[in-house]
Amino acid sequence: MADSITDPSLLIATPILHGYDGSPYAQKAVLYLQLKGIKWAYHKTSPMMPRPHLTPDLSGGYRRIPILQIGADIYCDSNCIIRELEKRFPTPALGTSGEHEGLSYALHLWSDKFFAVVVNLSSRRPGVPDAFYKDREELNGVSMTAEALAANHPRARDQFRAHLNFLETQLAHSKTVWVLGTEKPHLADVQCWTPVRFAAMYGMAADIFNETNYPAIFRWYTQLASLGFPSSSPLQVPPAPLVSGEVAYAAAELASRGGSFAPSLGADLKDANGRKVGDAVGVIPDDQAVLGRGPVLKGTLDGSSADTISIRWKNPHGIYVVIHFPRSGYYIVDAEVEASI
Ligand SMILES: N[C@@H](CCC(=O)N[C@@H](CS)C(=O)NCC(=O)O)C(=O)O
Repeated sequence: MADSITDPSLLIATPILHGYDGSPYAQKAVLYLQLKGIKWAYHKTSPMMPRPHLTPDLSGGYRRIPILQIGADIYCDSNCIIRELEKRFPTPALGTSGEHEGLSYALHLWSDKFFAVVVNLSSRRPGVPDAFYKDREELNGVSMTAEALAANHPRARDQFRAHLNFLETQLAHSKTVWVLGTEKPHLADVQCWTPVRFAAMYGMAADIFNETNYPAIFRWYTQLASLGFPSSSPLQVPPAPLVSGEVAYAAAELASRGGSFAPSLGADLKDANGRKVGDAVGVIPDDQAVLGRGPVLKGTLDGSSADTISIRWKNPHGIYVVIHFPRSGYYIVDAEVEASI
């Protein structure tokens, strides 16, 4: 049983991962943290809304998992999390080794597409409450009845083979067991692992995805598991000190009151739409924008670059946090924000 940390003042500089054990994207962040050897703390939140102290108080309405908190800086999306951790903990470099950096970050687009295919292979699982499926139906605007899920399977099975084949071909020709032929596992391995892990975790389409059909993928997957990430117990993450939602929030409040924020990215002079620090902006995840939904968060632009955008947000308790998003996959729109911000 992992220890708990109850004193928020001990947590101001500690990366706190907000996630839940069954979340494949939280597991992606965990694999990354383990490979880097970073000390982190874990706020185990609910697999569905509501998520008290997190969504309403820290992430400004962004509800996906994982979210990483460091003091009053909140990093949304696994790619933003990894980019920030590479910056703060440069060694061992997992994604910033120069040669493969651009490709490794871009790989998330393929990995997400592959992941969506694996999601479409799933069926209703015994023991998972109806409320969970309702929550996801609302978020994704799709039906999740047993019939609707089963109707996805034939096309998902075709897509699954195509994606597995990309990875098998890459791994079978790699100079090492790792995706890009690196000596050690790389960010590219973390990106590729996420959908594979999800499929393996639930034994999805095992008539297709098995060691006989994909020996290189299985060899690679087993090697990653042997580096300390459990492969056999599907819903378990390695022990990290646990933190309650209240304590994590209190750490953010302490950091914010003390003005302890990460250095701002500053002005992005090449911003494609001429946005400036202080502009009132809203953020919409692109899949939500396609569904016609509005911003999940409105605040003022704190700083940005080609790959990251940071938004200063005053929460309902009057506390400021800075919430960071990757540019890729998130739309930035003009917004009306309270004049006092
Ligand atoms: N692009 C996001 C995707 C994250 C994502 O879809 N996470 C799932 C959990 S694995 C999620 O948040 N589902 C809805 C929820 O848990 O509220 C990332 O890389 O972090």
